Amino acid sequence: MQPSSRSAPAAAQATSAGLPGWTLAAVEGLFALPFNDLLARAYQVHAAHHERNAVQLSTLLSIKTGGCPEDCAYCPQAARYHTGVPNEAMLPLGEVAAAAAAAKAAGATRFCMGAAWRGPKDRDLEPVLAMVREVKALGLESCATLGMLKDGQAEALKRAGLDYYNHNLDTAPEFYGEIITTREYRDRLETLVRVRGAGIKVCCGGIVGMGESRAERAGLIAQLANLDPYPESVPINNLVQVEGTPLYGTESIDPLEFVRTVAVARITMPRATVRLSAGRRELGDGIQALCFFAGANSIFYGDKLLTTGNPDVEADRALFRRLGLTALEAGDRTTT
Ligand code: SAM
Ligand code: DTB
Ligand code: SF4
Repeated sequence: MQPSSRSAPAAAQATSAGLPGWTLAAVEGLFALPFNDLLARAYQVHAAHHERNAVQLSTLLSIKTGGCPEDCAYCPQAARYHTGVPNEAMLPLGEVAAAAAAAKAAGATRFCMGAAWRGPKDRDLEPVLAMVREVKALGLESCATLGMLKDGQAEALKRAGLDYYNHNLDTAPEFYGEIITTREYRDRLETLVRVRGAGIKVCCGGIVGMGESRAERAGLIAQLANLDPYPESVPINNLVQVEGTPLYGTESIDPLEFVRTVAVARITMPRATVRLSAGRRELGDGIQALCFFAGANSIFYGDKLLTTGNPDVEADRALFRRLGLTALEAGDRTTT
């Protein structure tokens, strides 16, 4: 039986005695709340910490597409799966600068560059550092997602002006082995420590709809919320199913469960920017609207993610108008 709303606050208490963080049971308690109670609570947290109707816009660019040696079961860029994504060379600096300028002109405040690497070789990092400098020179926030980082690489990115590094935990430790075998959960945590240690803001989230259980979704959120400090930016991706990947054909998640995941992320990480990330096209406007009510305050903006589609800019503008949402402008901050 679901807990009644009267017993809900107790079930959803943040901590067990003496523990600084969220216990798995407490996070599961949030997931088990009646939907409306969960969303009302998430909205309260959202309104207490953020401008209520402002959404941050990040634009993605794949600076090195395809040919990745890793085996992430969701990913169209893994060389071992036949997805039709070609193995391309790194984009030239001029092309990246032009894409960043176009993103800024369209209203994005952050530009995120992704590479299909296990991690950058030192010789790969040099051109990325130049791209970061170009993005910063345009007055945009910069973000990169390049895989695992080695000694000194996070510091070099910081010196180039990188604001955020995206490196996702993807799922709960218990489910992780079903999705990726070529790197360990602890490798991911180690890269996050390097990023934090270099003074770069952490963008870290995961994917929902990969066949994980609700307990495993709670496990992912508990992991994220217990990072000390928790990430500044938390992307919640809805699996984009790409033909040729092992996860193609996975039973789709109930979209309301996706909304719940956003709400639980908001409650457990009150000051974070929670991004309604990949898979928005599949969710539709109604579910996206619920996600914004549940505390999502960022999206990927622009017609393409890395290799797959995203709602086009006009569709997002129309959705924002219908919902009375505005795009966060450069220099705007959360209220706390
Ligand atoms: N290669 C680097 C890495 O894995 O860290 C950076 C790029 S990788 C594409 C960044 C993230 O994109 C992954 O960790 C995953 O969370 C997300 N992602 C990749 N394919 C996806 C898909 N089909 N649906 C949803 N999210 C996806
Ligand atoms: C994140 O959490 N989601 C983005 C970004 N970080 C790099 C990537 C989504 C990729 C979706 C599949 C694709 O377009 O290749
Ligand atoms: Fe490679 Fe990143 Fe895709 Fe994994 S998610 S296969 S590491 S590009």
